[in-house]
Amino acid sequence: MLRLLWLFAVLDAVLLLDSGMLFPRESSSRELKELSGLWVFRADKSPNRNQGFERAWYKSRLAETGPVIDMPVPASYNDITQDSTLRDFIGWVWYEREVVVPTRWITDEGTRVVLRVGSAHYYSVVWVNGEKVTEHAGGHLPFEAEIGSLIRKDPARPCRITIAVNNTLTLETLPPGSIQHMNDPVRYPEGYFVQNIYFDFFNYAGIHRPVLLYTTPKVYVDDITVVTDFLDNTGLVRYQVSVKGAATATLKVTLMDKDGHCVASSSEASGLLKVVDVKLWWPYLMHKNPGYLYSMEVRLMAADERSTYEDVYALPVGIRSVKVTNTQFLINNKPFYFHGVNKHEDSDIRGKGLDWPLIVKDFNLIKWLGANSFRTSHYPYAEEILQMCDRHGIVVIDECPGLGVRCLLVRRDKNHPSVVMWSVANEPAAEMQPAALYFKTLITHTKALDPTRPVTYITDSNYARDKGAPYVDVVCVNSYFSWYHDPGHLEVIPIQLNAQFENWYGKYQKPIIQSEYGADAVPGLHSDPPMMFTEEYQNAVLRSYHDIFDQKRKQYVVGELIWNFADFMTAQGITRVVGNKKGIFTRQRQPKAGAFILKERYWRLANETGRLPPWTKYPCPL
Ligand code: GCB
Repeated sequence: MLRLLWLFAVLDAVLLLDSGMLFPRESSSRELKELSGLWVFRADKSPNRNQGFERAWYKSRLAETGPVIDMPVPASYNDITQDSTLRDFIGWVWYEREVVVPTRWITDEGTRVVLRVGSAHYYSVVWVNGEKVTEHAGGHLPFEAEIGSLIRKDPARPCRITIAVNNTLTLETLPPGSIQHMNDPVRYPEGYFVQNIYFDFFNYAGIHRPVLLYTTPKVYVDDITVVTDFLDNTGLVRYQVSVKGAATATLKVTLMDKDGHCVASSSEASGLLKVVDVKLWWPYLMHKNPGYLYSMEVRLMAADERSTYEDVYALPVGIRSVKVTNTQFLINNKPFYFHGVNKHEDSDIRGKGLDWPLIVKDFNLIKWLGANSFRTSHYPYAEEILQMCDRHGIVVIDECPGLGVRCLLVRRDKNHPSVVMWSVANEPAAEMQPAALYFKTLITHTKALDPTRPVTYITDSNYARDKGAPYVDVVCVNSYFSWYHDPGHLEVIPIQLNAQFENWYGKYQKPIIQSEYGADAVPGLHSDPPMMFTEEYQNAVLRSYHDIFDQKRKQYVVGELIWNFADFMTAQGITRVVGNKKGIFTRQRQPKAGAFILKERYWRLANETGRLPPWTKYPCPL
């Protein structure tokens, strides 16, 4: 009973999050039109970067107001051409695409037509046929606008979508940056300025995730929230459906198993579904059938004086629980050990653009490695990636770059079973009292938004500086011993890493995840005895860390995430050799020597910690 009351209480909290951010899905009542492909493009290189607005480039075809080039969407624009001024461009760029919309969408007044941008970095303004429909700040989350009435104004003409995107980062943006004007005429040309950034990845920009048009009926399912748990072998799915467009509607909620058999149903907008003989959602390598997903079909019927409306939306649902004790991270009441990676959305040519071949390759590599988890360092990743995690049982620590984005992130990702913890920031300057208060607020608010998941933020190894740690559920620590500290001195790792863990645990008595560790290795660079930047040095760092992890994971260390899965691009600088080389895979996803060390370890850990019955132990793949 208590468990049920808790489930109801937390659902109410999750619902406080404003309405609807359902991922667009096709159904018998919803159509999609993907606008991926070639768009028309121009960077506004005028001195004040404002010519596009001054001359209203959105009012006519972009090609009529100046030269244009082809630009693929989704992709960052930076690495698409040979022009270094576009790679390093700061300011507004303009995208345009004309679309022919099906007549049915226009003639049927009972249909909503929605334009959705999966993400565009950083600030976007969107026009349809020259009229502004929305603007959005933030590079990693979706935004949308209803455009039905606009395209109905002039049904004969194609729908012209113009999106202006500005990548300028300031102290108010997430991630932050600042523009520095270089006013010394002896050293810099007139009007010269640079973008300073305070993070270690390239500030890729452009339309990074798919743009699409989708329809719903005028009365539609706006949002669904599910919170799951289980008691013995009964699954508990507390749900809430919110409807928009009508005061009343009839609902039919059906939970179906993988074979399409109905396992529970209801006709209420909110309620509790009980699933007998539940098949729980388990992480990869923790169970022989990981990532089991039910499908919750919500069918809505409504009518007004003009028409009747039917809307259908199917949400994948994984039934699992997450809890944290002083020493353990529990999934479905079983201890879970994170043996995983940190990633970036980053690759050659595409930059941060969503790319299916890359996504599938990365999942294959994650599985080959025997990794069971990753952290979305340092921003929310594409929803398509989280859906893959749900299906493959890859556990996610979902990270947002700070305060404002947090609500939206929780709203977007609340229903993913793979997301087991929120990380509200990476390495914040938490040593000062105001910062401590800020982090207390940040963490307690996140818990209020979603009491079903633990909350953390990522700190560095200097525990004495940290004032926010009392409020987190799990301590996540980054450290780079024998790299940034005592460079070249591999022998200090055991003593320093041991002290790191003992200090943090001694002070807070909370489970600890080593959320980053590693060393740069330029692929193909060798030296024995090991020297920094060689593959041998990266191996030696990994091995030393692993020895201590093996001692502490028997006590309170609940995970280890290598920095990084793959090499990635950064700003140019004297410590970066064409990007950050701490990947265990190259940027082209080929293994360095360190990948094989990790692979052997992760498969061993999977067999030791994955709770598999002995007869299903996994051999480490070749
Ligand atoms: C960190 C940061 C990460 C950097 C990494 C490094 O602590 O969280 O963004 O890339 O160190 O390699 O310096």
